Amino acid sequence: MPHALDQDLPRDWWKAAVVYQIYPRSFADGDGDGIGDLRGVLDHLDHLEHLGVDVVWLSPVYRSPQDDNGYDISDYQDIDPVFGSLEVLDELIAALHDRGIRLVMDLVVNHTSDEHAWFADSRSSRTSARRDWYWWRPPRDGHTGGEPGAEPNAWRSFFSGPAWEWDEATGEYYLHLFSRKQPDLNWENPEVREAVYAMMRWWLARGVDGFRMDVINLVSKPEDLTDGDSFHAVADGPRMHEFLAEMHREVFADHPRAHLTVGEMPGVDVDQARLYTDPQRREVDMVFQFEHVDLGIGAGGKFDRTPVTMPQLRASLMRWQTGLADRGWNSLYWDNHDQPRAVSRFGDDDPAWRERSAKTLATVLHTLRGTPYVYQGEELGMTNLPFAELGQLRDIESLNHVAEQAGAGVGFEELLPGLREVARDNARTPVQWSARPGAGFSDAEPWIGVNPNHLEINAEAQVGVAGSVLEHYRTLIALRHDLPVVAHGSVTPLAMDHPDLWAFGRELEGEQLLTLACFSREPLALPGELLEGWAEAEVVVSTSAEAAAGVQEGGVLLGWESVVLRRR
Ligand code: TEU
Repeated sequence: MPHALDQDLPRDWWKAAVVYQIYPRSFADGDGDGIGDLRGVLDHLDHLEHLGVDVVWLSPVYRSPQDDNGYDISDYQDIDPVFGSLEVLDELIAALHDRGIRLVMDLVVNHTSDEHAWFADSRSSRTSARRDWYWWRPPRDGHTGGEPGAEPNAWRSFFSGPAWEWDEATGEYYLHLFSRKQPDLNWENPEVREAVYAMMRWWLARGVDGFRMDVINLVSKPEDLTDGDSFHAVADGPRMHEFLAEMHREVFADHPRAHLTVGEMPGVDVDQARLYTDPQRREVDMVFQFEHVDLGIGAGGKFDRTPVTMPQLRASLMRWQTGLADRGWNSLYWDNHDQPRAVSRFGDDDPAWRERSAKTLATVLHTLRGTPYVYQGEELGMTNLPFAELGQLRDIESLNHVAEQAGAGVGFEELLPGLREVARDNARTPVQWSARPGAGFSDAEPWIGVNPNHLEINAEAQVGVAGSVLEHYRTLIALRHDLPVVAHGSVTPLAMDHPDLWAFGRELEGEQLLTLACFSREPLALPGELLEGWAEAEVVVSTSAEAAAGVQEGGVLLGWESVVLRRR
């Protein structure tokens, strides 16, 4: 793998790269206020280098009222004091580059904060020069503004309630697909697009290496604001490809340095993703799709859960593998700051099985075709926190859900199972660096509770320890750098009818890999035909020596173990 900062990198260098996501608020507290910050990131670069990651995706650190923990931006070109300053960010960019690691910033341009100067101008009057930078509409005909049912259409916010907020001063509603403090920008207005592109160019000139683009497939709204389910009415709107191609031309096309563009696209399907990530179309390099993490959403919405089987999960990811095999590129992820912890959701976080299942999840994800993302703490096998009280939750999505349900007579205790399973707060407990009080995250009272299991699950207990989750991730990341078949090989799904075995082949120029993963506590007998011709193969990855022996000597895969074989 060429060094991440080598100037003569191929345009698609990111195909052999691994991205580490930092949600700074929960990563490490460098100034003793109980909130993670940029200094805390700088203090832990050895951890990233030890892992071997190529890129850091940094969740927002811009000026923000923190209504949605920074995804509500009030100044795109300054750093919020809670996280540090532009000078500290410059120091981080340089320090990462010195270690051969690139920095991708989170670009949140579907909406701003309602405290952004642009919105303050827009809301100041109906004749403001920036009125049309946002979506303003009068009350529905025959209704009085501010009264229930007077909203311009029936769209709902992702964070509960209507997607429209009444502004008494100017007698109109403004659109917010997320919180009322996150008004949607009007991308139909070329002034808005140009302001966004100028800001992006400013960041590239500052040394940033690309962007993860927050809900970018929501920026093209149907001009008539079609009624119905807001999400599906908005996602992948009529001008999406036009806007992304324009952004590429205006920001990236002539940029001398290689960069990375990732489009977060809730609801995108394989066919749309093939277009968005087709390199010939110059739109984005890859997308974050939601099909596998949206499995299990019941009729009542995200917190109404239905069980998800491994075959369902496998079918979803392998559909994306085959769908983008010949055109486009996959992002590969199990969790992030919006999703519960992978080992609790897709693995088995019982203490007897947690490590093995965390390593096996990693084996599958990191030997598939695509760019893998490691979410902070995933490399340690961090788990969900068994929330018990409302006071432990911090996320606006969770809190608004509880409030909305309370209004419908549904109490917290009834909501607790769904919150424990998928509340975003699960991913936002502090990274567990050590067994010390505060888990080495902060010496102050942290903004959100530390998981008590940091006594057993922490970085200090795993660095350099053979067989640890951390060292397994390190082995897999190195494999992607060392064996071109991992990044560039074809994928052949295998045993797709097996209830507990996730198996697939990889091939590139005669070199072959076979990934075998058991998603059950019970050992499984590998189908004989699967191992034909693999008797002399080399074991390149294994979750344990017993797992390797089991496969090679007895054709048995032990509970929650995984093995990767290699042959030419
Ligand atoms: O998330 C977009 C998004 O779709 C998520 O809100 C997701 O649907 C939800 O969290 C699942 O429960 C992006 C950011 O990643 C998220 O943190 C922000 O809250 C959101 O956009 C608004 O900026």
